[in-house]
Amino acid sequence: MTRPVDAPIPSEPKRPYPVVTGYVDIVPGFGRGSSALGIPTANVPIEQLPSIFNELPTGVYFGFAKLAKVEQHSSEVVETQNGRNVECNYGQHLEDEELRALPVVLSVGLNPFYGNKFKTVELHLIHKFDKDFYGAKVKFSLLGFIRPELDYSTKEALIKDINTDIKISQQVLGSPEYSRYKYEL
Ligand code: ADP
Ligand code: RBF
Ligand code: MG
Repeated sequence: MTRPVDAPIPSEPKRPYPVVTGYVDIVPGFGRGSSALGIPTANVPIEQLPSIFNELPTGVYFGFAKLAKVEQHSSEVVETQNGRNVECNYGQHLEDEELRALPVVLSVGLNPFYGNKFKTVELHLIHKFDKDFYGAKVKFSLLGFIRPELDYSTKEALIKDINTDIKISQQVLGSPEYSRYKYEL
């Protein structure tokens, strides 16, 4: 499962990890995660994150994430920057077990495969949800780094690498030295 670009993962989190955020908004991105790759990613505004995110090297990270509903709102359809309509339901359909800490694999980067201009932070929660949860909040930790961001010649190669990232994250986060950090959110 290891690839030449993979960073060695220590037996427990090492400085600067854990990096822990506060609750931040889940906002629409470019709409490619689910539709183009089959791998949805909850995008979060980098401005709401601790300033260390501006300095972190681009790449793939793992940790835990905890979702929260935003109660006082009812669902609304919002138009995104690139003209898509998404249902912003503030997480009202999330079930109790989905509000606990879940394993997460994150992309911090410029997505060279798509040529983004700004650094984006996107979380793929390793859990199958029945519905989207735009407008909900998420608090998360980074516990380690897997690999730098890469450019790919095909979409399939990117998908294959993301699936390997998911497997690595699941394995590491299942170990006692890492899984105890789920209680620190
Ligand atoms: P966008 O470009 O708007 O982020 P995506 O196709 O990446 O579009 O889909 C992201 C949305 O999918 C998230 O905001 C969330 O509401 C939903 N979603 C469903 N399942 C997951 C998951 N396992 N991890 C992250 N987001 C998910
Ligand atoms: N995009 C890239 O261009 N290069 C990458 O190496 C890359 N790695 C990713 C790893 C993970 C675990 C995830 C969730 C996403 C990754 N992406 C990468 C971002 C991907 O292009 C992005 O999620 C989609 O464009 C949807 O926004
Ligand atoms: Mg996304």
